Amino acid sequence: MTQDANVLFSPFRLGDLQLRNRIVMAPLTRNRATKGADAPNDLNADYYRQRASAGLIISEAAQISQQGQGYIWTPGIYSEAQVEGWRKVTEAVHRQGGLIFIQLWHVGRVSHVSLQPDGGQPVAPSAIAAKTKTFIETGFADVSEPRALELDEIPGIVADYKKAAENAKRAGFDGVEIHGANGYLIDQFLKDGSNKRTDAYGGSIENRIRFALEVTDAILAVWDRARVGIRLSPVSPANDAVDSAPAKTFGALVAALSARKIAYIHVIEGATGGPRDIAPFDFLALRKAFAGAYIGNNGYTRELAIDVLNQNRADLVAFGKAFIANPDLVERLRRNAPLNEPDRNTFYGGAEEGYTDYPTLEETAR
Ligand code: 8OZ
Repeated sequence: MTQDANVLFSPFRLGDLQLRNRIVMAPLTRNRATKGADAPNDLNADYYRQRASAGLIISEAAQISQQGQGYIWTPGIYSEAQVEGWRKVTEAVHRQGGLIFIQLWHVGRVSHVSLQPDGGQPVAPSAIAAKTKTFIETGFADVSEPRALELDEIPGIVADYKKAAENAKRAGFDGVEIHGANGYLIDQFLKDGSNKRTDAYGGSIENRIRFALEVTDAILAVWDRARVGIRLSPVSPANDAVDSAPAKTFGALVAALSARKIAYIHVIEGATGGPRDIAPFDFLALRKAFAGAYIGNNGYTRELAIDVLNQNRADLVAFGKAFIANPDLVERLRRNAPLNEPDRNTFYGGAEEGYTDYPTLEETAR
């Protein structure tokens, strides 16, 4: 098939923003916030600055509250120190002419008592432990047994999202991405494997999508709809997420999001970081059901990205691991140059090594 590679480097209008190219830096958990404060720091700002040639950066997931934290040393967006830290990041990216959204995160049941306020239980739609691990100060650990949220606790979590959205604005972000994927709190409400509630937030699809829509509406009270997106993973089993009818659940959710005219849906096609064909799912139908932009993600190569953009199956393509190892990924894709290989041992935690020391093409040539 003859393909026009230029499409990948063509500008794109996302809401009122002009993106320089179709290449999105996917949200990537790196666990290098300042210990104790969980606030971004100069090293984090340098990492994002290096990658600012992306058409759009989605920040690593940032917890909206301490209750929303599930792993050690991830950055928050609820304290003043965190807002100050993120401002360093957004300023560094903007100085390079880049754009950056923050990903707002509540992990729900994917957490550990050692990370929770007063060592309490993590919260979830239902008191069902996920068969998954997290990492804490001492290394990998099973997640802790969660407790089911009381009905009257839910408005407080929605309010935490709203506060985080306000903080994101003060920190200088260009927009926000709601983390609705990968088995975290919103996905736990969406999918019937983790949501066994019998109140207004469980049971029917209408009830299971309620929490996601309430969070969206709270954020839309703070941000223009052109600056709000959401990440979804309809068929990913990440963190023990299971739904018995994902086409129906996510069809209904995306229709409701489309009516709200938010900027984009960012869809993990297949198993997060794994096979794209884990389960049959019509991602093109999801794209067609949504009025805004569609960001495709998961295991994209240069070739697949060009193919999908040329076929108009996506507007933008998000790259994850390739951005960890290649600060100048856009330039490498432009030249069809070889990519640095990411080192898994330095994905989570640590300092400069495996974070800000991956060389650009230019640095390698020298
Ligand atoms: C890897 C490790 C920890 C968290 C996700 C936020 O999967 C994550 C995550 C990924 O969305």
